[in-house]
Amino acid sequence: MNAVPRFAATATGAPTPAMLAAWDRDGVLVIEDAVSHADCDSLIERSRAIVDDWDPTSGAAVFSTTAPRHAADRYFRESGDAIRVFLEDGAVDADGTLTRPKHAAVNKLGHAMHDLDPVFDRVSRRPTLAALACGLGLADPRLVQSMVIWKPPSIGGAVTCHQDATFLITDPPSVIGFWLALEDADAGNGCLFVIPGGHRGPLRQRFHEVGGELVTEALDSTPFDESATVPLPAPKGTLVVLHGTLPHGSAPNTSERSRMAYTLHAVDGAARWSAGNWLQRASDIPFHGFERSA
Ligand SMILES: O=C(O)CCC(=O)C(=O)O
Repeated sequence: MNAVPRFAATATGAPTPAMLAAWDRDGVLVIEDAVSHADCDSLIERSRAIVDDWDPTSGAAVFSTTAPRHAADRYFRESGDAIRVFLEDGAVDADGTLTRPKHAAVNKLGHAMHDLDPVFDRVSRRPTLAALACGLGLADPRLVQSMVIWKPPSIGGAVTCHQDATFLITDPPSVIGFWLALEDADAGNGCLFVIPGGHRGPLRQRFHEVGGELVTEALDSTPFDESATVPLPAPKGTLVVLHGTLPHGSAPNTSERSRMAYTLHAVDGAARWSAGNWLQRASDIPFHGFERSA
């Protein structure tokens, strides 16, 4: 098994030469204690408040990577500049009615918390993250997507092995994923897994709009090397940085513990944002950088 090294956060956030070497080699960086427990707790608290305020009868969609149907839902398609609640497949009956309390049913929140919620905005736009993104090569970072992956106890769904560049398309590919453990994540509650070095392989699929429909287009049939998969346990406050073509995912959460994580995806403004991206923004909510004015 190819172990992934762990790094301590640097004072400025800028990556050290050893981090850059690991990034080039593995396509993933694990940075411990990158975010304080207090900031993790403030994101959890805000997330719970968003779900408290959400009326389940006002609309929702199931989000599942194992049995995907969300691509056909307007609720999903129009969430690129909104904060919406998505549900676990196992938490609704055939009529779409919740079969458990709403906090126990959430799959994720998405997809613009970083622009629409002041607490998410503050934690996302921390100078250390800006320095890290810049050091990893994003010349003009644009924060395009944020999600809280809820992974509730017992029914938190698996996230199938994928590459983020499948879903956030620029030419050339530029997306970087920042995944923050808001709670301890381990093999028991469905931590991330990655295929170190797999970012050097081809992009396998493109999920994008064709003729008004969102479709998954096959680009390359090379299978992911599942035998090279390694789990990435991550104590609360750990930041995992994922190259856009790094294969990764997570196992289901069958434990009695929750496993909340916050992910933020950035692309390079110098690369061309594809008009076919599933994620669309109204013209009055443009993508910003780490500085709101950028
Ligand atoms: O948090 C997880 O379980 C997976 C999240 C993920 O793969 C992503 O944000 O791309």
